[in-house]
Amino acid sequence: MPEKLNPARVAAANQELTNWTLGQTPQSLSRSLEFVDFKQAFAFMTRVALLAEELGHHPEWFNVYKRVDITLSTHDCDGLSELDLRMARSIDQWAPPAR
Ligand code: H2B
Repeated sequence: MPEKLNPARVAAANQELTNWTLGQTPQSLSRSLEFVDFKQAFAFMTRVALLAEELGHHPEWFNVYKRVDITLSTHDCDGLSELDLRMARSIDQWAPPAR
């Protein structure tokens, strides 16, 4: 079972992950991405989906055309865990440059 991050760890993660917005009840991290087109957006989603399966940890997300809105949270601990940070860092690496 993933462990819930303590408040200091959440604060550090919030400082580190500058592209993400911290949400509450339950704690979560959200980020909205815009790609060049649907094909790029879906290719990105495929990469994230494969990592999610590998980690056994799945994003809440919404896609329309070239936009992908992502929320990360761990249902098993009703908040944030290291798995959410792991996902957020990979997503940042695969995100398109700001446009
Ligand atoms: N994804 C997310 N975001 N939170 C979870 O608590 C979670 C998950 N639990 N994916 C996983 C699946 C768990 O149900 C399985 C058994 O690993």
